Amino acid sequence: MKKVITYGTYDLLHYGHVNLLQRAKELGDYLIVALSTDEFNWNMKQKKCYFPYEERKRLLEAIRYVDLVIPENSWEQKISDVKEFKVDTFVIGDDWEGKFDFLKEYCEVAYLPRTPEISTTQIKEDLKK
Ligand code: C2G
Repeated sequence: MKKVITYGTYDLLHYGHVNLLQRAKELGDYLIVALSTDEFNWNMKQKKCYFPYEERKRLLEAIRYVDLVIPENSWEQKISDVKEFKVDTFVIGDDWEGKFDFLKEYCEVAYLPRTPEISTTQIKEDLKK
């Protein structure tokens, strides 16, 4: 079984996220999403989530491409996650291009093109109009 892992906040889930998850799943048979916890988002990414972790987790678990959701609590957990879950491929959007090349020692690393026209920030701004 070829395992794929990806990481993210996935708050205000939108089709750009689903596009990423669909392509990530196409790279293997089993997709793990390490979902940023509320604390990690706030402390490390200065992101205040609209939906709390448990709701974001439930949304992701309802997506057909996702097989397992685990918490992302720190920047440093990726290597241990790859080892613990015997991951073959790490995937993330190309807004992170190059940032996780250190994982190449442990697994394949793929940066996939983002869906350019949509972002949570854009959604929030449009809703204010
Ligand atoms: N994404 C995308 N297209 C968009 C928006 C997001 O392909 N229009 C992708 C991102 O590149 C990322 C995933 O969807 O791979 C989740 O996006 P975010 O929730 O914004 O993730 P981020 O906050 O970048 O967290 O340790 C890594 C971080 O946790 C990544």
